[in-house]
Amino acid sequence: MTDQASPRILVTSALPYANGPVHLGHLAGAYLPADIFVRYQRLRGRDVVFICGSDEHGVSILLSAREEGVSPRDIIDRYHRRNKEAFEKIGMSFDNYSRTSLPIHHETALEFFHDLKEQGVLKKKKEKQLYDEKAGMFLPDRFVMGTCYHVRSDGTQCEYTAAYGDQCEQCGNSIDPLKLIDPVSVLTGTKPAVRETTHWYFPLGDYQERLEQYVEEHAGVWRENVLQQCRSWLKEGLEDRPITRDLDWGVPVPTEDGSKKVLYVWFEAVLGYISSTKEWAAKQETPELWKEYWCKPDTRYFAFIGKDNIVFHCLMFPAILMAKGGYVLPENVPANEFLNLEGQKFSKSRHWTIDLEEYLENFPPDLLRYALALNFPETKDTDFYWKDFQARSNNELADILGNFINRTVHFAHKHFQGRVPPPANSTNAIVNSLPCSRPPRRVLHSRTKDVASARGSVEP
Ligand code: B3M
Ligand code: ZN
Repeated sequence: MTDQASPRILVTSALPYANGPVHLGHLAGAYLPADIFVRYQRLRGRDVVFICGSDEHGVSILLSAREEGVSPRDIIDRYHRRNKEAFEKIGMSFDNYSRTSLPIHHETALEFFHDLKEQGVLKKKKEKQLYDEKAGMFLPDRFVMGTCYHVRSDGTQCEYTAAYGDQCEQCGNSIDPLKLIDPVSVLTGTKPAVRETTHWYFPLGDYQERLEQYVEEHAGVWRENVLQQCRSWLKEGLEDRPITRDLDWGVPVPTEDGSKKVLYVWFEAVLGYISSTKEWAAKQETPELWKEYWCKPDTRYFAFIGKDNIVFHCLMFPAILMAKGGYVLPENVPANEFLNLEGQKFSKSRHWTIDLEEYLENFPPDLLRYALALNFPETKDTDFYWKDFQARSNNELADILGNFINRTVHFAHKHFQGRVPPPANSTNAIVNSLPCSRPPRRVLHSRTKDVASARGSVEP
């Protein structure tokens, strides 16, 4: 039964890149917290749709394909299947898990692109870009690395030496590759040259005031880490952002000169939430139903992410939705900090990781869900320690909870012929679930009555 009086709730979890297995750090960031939230809303009888899917474009997919000597298609097919299955096994209750390589997504992303172009929102500009002369190609986003040039709000320099051409994973800021200190091509290790190319730009700066208002409307409600990052970005002043790339992997956009260009992965990946909802609606033969969640102003939209995705979800995505018009904006963007592994960052390349699949081969899902839920990195980075996991599983789940259940079952056998009485009203339900063999004298009367009435209602 759904609660008709409450508005529709839309929940999204960041779309993981389909270029590697999901690990425990991911799970504790954007997935498990969202699943717990969704399960709670469903228990309250609310109308909620929970959306996710694989992010299958962008330079990171190309880099993984290159590393393994296979095609990008091989990479996304493999990891989409594996991640989807691992999410199912750990109990993620998505209503739909889509893929950004599907036609429904390409169509949705291009509809946004063409509409913004026709409205005159997008600008075409000739600009300088980093170019690898040895590889004979431009170096968008993660094809280039260098030292971060951002200054933190306390005046200190970030100076992270492995910042990517699109984002610094240390300070979370987005990167202008031309400003990177000591840039290096990831493809050939050479110092890139600078060449001119033409791209479409989204005028993020035009949305500065509206975004300031949007962010401040949520002050006191959004998490401090989210507000702080948005404010520091807004303080620096928003600028036009290129939303196309010189690549041949992604959502292709038409060009006049025949050059191959695709939409920037972050421009289209966030629209993947919409296309995944469309796919969900189509699967149940109500193809227009997605609009109930995205286009009705009273929908409550919650976008769960990790802290490295804040700027894209709190500024870029809302600005795109504002420009398009007729879409709801996130009411909250709960961004978790990072979960580390025994004191160090999760790292695929350094083999310092626990893949979800690997965990599931050895242990049942609920032990992990419990251990992580008690240690979510909500306000600061936290750590996963195997020792903690062991203690929580043995001491808290097996000993305390197991013992509680054991005693409850014994109690039910002793007093209710081994049958669980149907739930009474909430006060009674609490009393009925108490496993004490002898309640204190002061409340004995009411309890005796509750026990008696519950017992009387048990069917033989
Ligand atoms: N694929 C980035 C990440 O996995 C990214 C999120 C997209 S959400 C639309 O960190
Ligand atoms: Zn940085």
